Amino acid sequence: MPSVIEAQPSPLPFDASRTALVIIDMQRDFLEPGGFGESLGNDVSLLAAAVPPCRAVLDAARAAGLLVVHTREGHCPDLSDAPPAKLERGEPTARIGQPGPMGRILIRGEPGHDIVPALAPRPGEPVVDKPGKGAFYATDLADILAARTIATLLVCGVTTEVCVHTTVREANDRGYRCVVIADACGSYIPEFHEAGLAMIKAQGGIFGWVSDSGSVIAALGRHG
Ligand code: C5J
Repeated sequence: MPSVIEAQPSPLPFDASRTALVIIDMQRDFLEPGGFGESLGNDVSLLAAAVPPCRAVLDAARAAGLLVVHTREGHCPDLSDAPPAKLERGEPTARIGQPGPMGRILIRGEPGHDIVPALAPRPGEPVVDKPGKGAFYATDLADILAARTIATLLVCGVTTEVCVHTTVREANDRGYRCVVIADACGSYIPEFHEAGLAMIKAQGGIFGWVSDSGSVIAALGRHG
């Protein structure tokens, strides 16, 4: 039975059986010192505030029986899936593939590539490894969602204006209704977080809807 999520620019009816929670890149490489985020000169502590709301939404989504999808940005150890234009950025000693305190930076299988323990995937929850910013590019996310006839995505994670935004734009073009959970997203640049959210819901929701963890959890509790 459809329920309604309080959101901007308008409330959004959704069918829980056709809704997925997509948690973007809540990895040690972005959230902890010594990883990719810090290598680019960012204050990674700014992302910590997104973890408890993410966890609360994750618990509610699991309890409601939603499909939960986790994504991780990262590259093969031989860097064959990393374009030179991406590899060339940042300080030469702290680029993708270089050794760091959490292993090679942004490389699959290294400790820094792991999702933070508070949001660890459960067995059976798809984990989508992506080489790009968007979760649809060069992944099987579209097939995973199609297999469950998913129509609505609840999206959270980091960073708001980079991988969350790119994924929402990709999903919007593919016909999904996307609800971005504002307090469960984070950015190293607070004004970009705000601007990113504003862009999504502007112009009648040109990329989707913006809500918050409390409203999403309430809606998931009401469904049925
Ligand atoms: C970035 C991401 N910011 N997950 N990646 O490079 O947003």
